[in-house]
Amino acid sequence: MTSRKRTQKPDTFLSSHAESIIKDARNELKDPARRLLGRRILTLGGIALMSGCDLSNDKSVNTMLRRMSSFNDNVQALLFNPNEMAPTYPESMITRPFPFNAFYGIDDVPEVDTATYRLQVGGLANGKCDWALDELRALPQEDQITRHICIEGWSAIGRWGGVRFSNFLKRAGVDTTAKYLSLHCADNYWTSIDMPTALHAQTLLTLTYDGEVLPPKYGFPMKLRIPTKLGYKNPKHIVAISVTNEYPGGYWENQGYNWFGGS
Ligand SMILES: Nc1nc2c(c(=O)[nH]1)N[C@H]1C(S)=C(S)[C@@H](COP(=O)(O)O)O[C@H]1N2
Ligand SMILES: [Mo]
Repeated sequence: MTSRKRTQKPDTFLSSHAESIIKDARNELKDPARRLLGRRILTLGGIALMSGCDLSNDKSVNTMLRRMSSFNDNVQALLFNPNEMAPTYPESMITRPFPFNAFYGIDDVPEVDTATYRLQVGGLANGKCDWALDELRALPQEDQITRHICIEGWSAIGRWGGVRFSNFLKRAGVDTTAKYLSLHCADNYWTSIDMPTALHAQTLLTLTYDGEVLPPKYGFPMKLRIPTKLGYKNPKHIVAISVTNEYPGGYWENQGYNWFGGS
């Protein structure tokens, strides 16, 4: 059996790449791992066995990730720990070129005008509610190299830079006891997240990709990067944020993708 062979040769097979995949898969695997198989599943061989995928190449890794991403919201919400950190990666592991994905083709990517752009904050908030791009660029910036996992069956590592979302929310006077934030985009896409996810230390209002101004295809003027969530929870071209206690749903969520969508 191939998986047993692998666990006998951890030093040759568990390259840093494989290890990083295990870390990501561990987030996705918590529920079945705990409920069905205990912690022994958290080895490359165990993941390969459980998902029925041979993890020897990118294609099978992606198939595995897709199979691991369909847990129900209640279980995921129970397991979510707002202090847990998503894995980060060295620059050498960045996926080039980084994939583009949206509910439409690349020719229909929206063009947002820098000069007139304003990010609006509404609902349960009492601070600055109208932000120009220069004002966002003037806030303290940080960088992350993390893995983006799309439910459609691919994952890729990228580098994003921008404002820590919790810092932005503080300045916008957001009521952090509210339940949800809904995020509305220039292409009419929208998604929503819970407050602990919004305040997570790795949730970043990104303005750059790989050191350059975020290009239109990756979400100019901004993409909310949430490395603890699946791709569809990472909205691009955000124009308005609304803070609310009413469940806001989302573009894919309303079509059956689970709302929690992450670790
Ligand atoms: N505004 C907007 N944001 C979006 C989407 C979209 O269609 N519109 N697609 C989501 C999905 S499913 C994925 S996988 C990622 C893709 O981001 P990328 O193009 O930077 O790889 O964007 C997410 N955010
Ligand atoms: Mo996605």
